[in-house]
Parts: sequence; C-alpha cells; structure tokens
Amino acid sequence: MMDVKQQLEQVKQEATKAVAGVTTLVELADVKAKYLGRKGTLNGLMRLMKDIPDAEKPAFGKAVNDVKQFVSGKVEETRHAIEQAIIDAKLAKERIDVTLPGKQFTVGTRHIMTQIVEEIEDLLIGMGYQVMEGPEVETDENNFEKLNLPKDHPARDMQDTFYITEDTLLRTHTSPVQVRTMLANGGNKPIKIICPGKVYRRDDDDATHSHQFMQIEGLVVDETTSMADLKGTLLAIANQVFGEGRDIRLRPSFFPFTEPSVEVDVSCHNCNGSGCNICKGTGWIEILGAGMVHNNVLEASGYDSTKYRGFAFGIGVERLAMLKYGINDIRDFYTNDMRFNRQFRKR
Ligand code: FA5
Repeated sequence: MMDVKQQLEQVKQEATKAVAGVTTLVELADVKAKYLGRKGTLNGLMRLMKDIPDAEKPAFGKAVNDVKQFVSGKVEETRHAIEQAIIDAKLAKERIDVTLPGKQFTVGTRHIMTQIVEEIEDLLIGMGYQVMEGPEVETDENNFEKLNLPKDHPARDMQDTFYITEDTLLRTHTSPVQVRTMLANGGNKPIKIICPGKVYRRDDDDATHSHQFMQIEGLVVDETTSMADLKGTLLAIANQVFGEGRDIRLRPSFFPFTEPSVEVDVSCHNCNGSGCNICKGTGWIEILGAGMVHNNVLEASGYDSTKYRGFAFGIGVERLAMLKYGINDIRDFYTNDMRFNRQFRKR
C-alpha cells in the first residue's frame, strides 16, 4: 500500500509540474489526456485497486479521486489563465488610440447639373407633378412626327439630328416624352409631368453649344389648362432657381408643337433689371421655350382637342445654370475639372 501511496504522490507532483509547464491550450489538452484521460495515468492507478486489501480499498479510491480532482483543478486554472492571456494579447494588439487624428475621407460633390435638376424636381413635385423618364434612343415618329414636325418640315433644321437608322435617332429634345405619356394615358386622363434628361444635337461644340446637354420637359394636360397656369408655373420656377422677387415676361415665338408659343425671359437676378453684362444690358435673361400644346399634337397622341388643353415647356439646364452662376463656357460642365465641380459643394 505504501508503494501505491508513494506512486500516487509522485503522479500528483509530476502532473502538477506538467500542468504548470504548458503554455498553450493544445499542450494543456495533451497533459490533461495523459493524466486524467480514460487511458491516463490516474485511471491506470485505479486499476491497482484489485491488489489492495479490501479494508484499504475505500481509502485508496478516495486518495486517487482526490488527486484527480486536484489535477483537474490545476488544469482548469491553467486553461483559464491561458484563455485570459489570449484575450489580453488580442486587446493589446487591437487597442485603439483615440487620440490619433481621424482619417480624411474625400467626400464627393454632386454635380451642379444634378443639383439644379433636383431643385426644380423638388419644386414641381410639390406642385403635384410626376417625374417621368424616356429613352435617349427615340423613334423619328415620337421625336418629330407626332410633335407636328412631319418629314421635310423646315423646322426640323432647328434641331440638327444624330440619326441611328432612318427611323431611329438620338432624341433632340425631351418633348417625345410628352408623346409617350399622352399615348400611355389613352387620351382620357389628365397629365401633369416633368421629364429631365439628356438630349443630343449635331451642333458644333462651342462656349454655349454642346452636342449633348440636358433639358427638363414639363407637360400639363386637362380640360381647363390655360396660359395663365403656364405663366404661374414658370414664375414659380424662375423664383426657385434665381431667388424670390423675380419677374418673367413671355415673348411670342415659334415651336411646331405649341400654339401659341413663347420664349420666356426672367428679370435679371444680377442687376435686378437695370442692365448688366449678364443680361447684356437688357434687364432680362431668356431661360426657356414654352406654349400651349398644339391641337395636332393632342390629336396625334389620342387626346380630343375640343375637350382637352395643355401647356408644355422645355428648359435647357446648362444654359440655366450658366446664367445663374455666371459660367462662361458650357464645356466646363463636362470636362471634369474638379476645381470647377467643387465650387458647387453644398456645406
Ligand atoms: C426645344 O427643344 C423644345 N422642345 C422646347 C419646348 C418644349 C418648347 C415644350 C415648347 C414646349 P429649343 O430647341 O429652343 O426648344 O431648346 C430648348 C433649350 O435647350 C434652349 O433654350 C437652350 O437652353 C437649350 N439648348 C438648345 N441647343 C443647345 C445646345 N446645343 N447646347 C446647349 N443647350 C442647348
């Protein structure tokens, strides 16, 4: 029995030393298996039970279990210590120095075209308009014919066109969206839409002309629409874009798709009408074309012109922005000079 006790004490010391010597969880698992596992040293000692006199068996069993518990306690202590050390190391490694200066992220600027379009959209959505879209590759029929511009009509010269085939083209204005909307409404529903978008013309690029530019189309159709509604709407747009207190004036003009047609001038925001270089001394700045929708256009898209009336307008967005901000060259919008773009950053 003495022998066995000594053996037990020796195992206890060995195991304690082994546990104390481990540095990783893997090593600890090995040591645990070696002493406490099913085939481990302490279970091996249990097997000596059969050689022990009956009277001493309970004491021996208890002694082995005590050692098992002791070693098991050491293993758990060590596991806890190793796990804590791993967490501590991770925390130390990932520690954030809150006193370091933050990273400088470059914040983009929304393009001035986008800003102006959204500004006008916000205003008109508030007045009950819906925003529509149409394709940039359009049919000749929608872009011209249904707008009262049959083939060979001299007014087609006003919009020099990029043709794709004989019957398809890059739209020269946003007015074909009028046609699309009227056709989609089946000729018997009121309409109140705007359509911002890109348009294309075979114009030579210079300071005020671009082969690609933006327009915002407006179309209102119902049974009582009048020129007075058109004027009120355009005045609201002028005040939105150029600031409160603007006045507008309508001058007779010609578009094949409107009758009567008007050019719209706004009183100069720079000199308040007294004359300056922006308004070329006149006190007025031309901002868009508009008019009452021509009966032929209503009829061509299924609306009964004896019952329905409409007004429409088409804004050239770059020209509007140029007037508002005193920009001299339309090409500045598209040459991606960040110094130009950043000027319009909203703070
Ligand atoms: C039209 O395009 C008509 N569809 C506008 C309209 C709609 C009138 C509804 C009546 C009712 P116009 O060709 O004038 O009209 O063009 C409208 C605006 O687009 C011009 O006032 C101008 O601001 C702008 N614009 C025309 N050509 C160019 C160009 N090459 N580069 C930049 N802007 C242009």
